[in-house]
Amino acid sequence: MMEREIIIMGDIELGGGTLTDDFISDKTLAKLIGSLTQKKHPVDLVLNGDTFDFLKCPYVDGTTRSYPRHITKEISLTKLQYIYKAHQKVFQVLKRFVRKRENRLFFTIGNHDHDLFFPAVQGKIKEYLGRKKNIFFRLFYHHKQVYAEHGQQYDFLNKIKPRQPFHTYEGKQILNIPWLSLGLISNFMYLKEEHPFLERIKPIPLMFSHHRLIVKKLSWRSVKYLLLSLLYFPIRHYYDPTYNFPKEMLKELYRRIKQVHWEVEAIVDKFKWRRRRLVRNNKILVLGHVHEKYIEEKNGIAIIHPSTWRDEYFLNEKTKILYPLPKRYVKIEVEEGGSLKWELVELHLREGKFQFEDVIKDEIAFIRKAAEQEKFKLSF
Ligand SMILES: [Mn+2]
Repeated sequence: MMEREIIIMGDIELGGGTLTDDFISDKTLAKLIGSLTQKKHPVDLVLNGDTFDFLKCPYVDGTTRSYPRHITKEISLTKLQYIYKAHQKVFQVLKRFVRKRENRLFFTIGNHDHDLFFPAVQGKIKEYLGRKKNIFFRLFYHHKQVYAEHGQQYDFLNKIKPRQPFHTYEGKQILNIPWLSLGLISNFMYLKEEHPFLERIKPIPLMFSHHRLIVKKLSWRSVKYLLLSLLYFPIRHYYDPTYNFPKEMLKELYRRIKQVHWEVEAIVDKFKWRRRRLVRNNKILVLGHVHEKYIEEKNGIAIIHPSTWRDEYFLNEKTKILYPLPKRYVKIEVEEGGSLKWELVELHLREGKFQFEDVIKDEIAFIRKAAEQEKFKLSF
């Protein structure tokens, strides 16, 4: 007899339905969650971080669209409303899922949905889903010997401060998001709007090697932003906490320069070292954040990265053809005796491949094409 089923998936990145929203697989996701509502046993659905892409969701005030760095509760709620409107199908099926009292829905907080720290945002999601009791917002999920968290805490550039999720600025509570996230929203979103498709192409180094223009644009912006952050912003915006360059970051950068150590190490290695006791005491550990499939099995312990639900493509080096990447989730059966059985389930959505050379000529046209193929309605 099965006591409970646990479904873990991450990096769904539901956005505002705009050009910078990379999630279009509403139909597939809704079908999957819908099937979970039919089960006879209780189900834990763990949306393992970056479920919402608040970072890349614009904020519209009157007629101006922007990506504000001072993120108040009101801004987060407005963005949540766009996300809700753009992805109603997903919300509706989640609503059906939590209607069954023995089912539980967990949102672990990631670096793209830091906005979930606002109690008002949590409350609004509960209101959209029509339930209060079986919806949880956490930094991690832990049940029996199953553990899941998003994983940004093992990536020094995207690490968040769960104990100080907010700043006070001009008498208002604003989000204390990582320096890199602030850089993204205030410096690189215009580039993302100009090149909305490129970020969907993997592997990134291969994409860069075939697109020198974007490398040039990115490098220049990055160097400028780093220098300004170090030398100018902290003085110019002395009283603004979002311009305070974090000392730990400086230390980490210095350490890396000294050791000529530039590769960002796989977060799984850092996780295994820093959380070794946790790893030892559990059987199945699931991380997200890294949009790549990864499975490691040793001594009866499995560490799994199921990868992302965003629309992403694999670029074939020889043929320059882009293949849509499959979506994955971890399915865990908890038997009555407590034994665990896991499986990484893979869903292939569509055949629709694109030519890289065509895509870079008109990225917006291909954003539309991809959405059409998955029958997702864009709102721009
Ligand atoms: Mn992430």
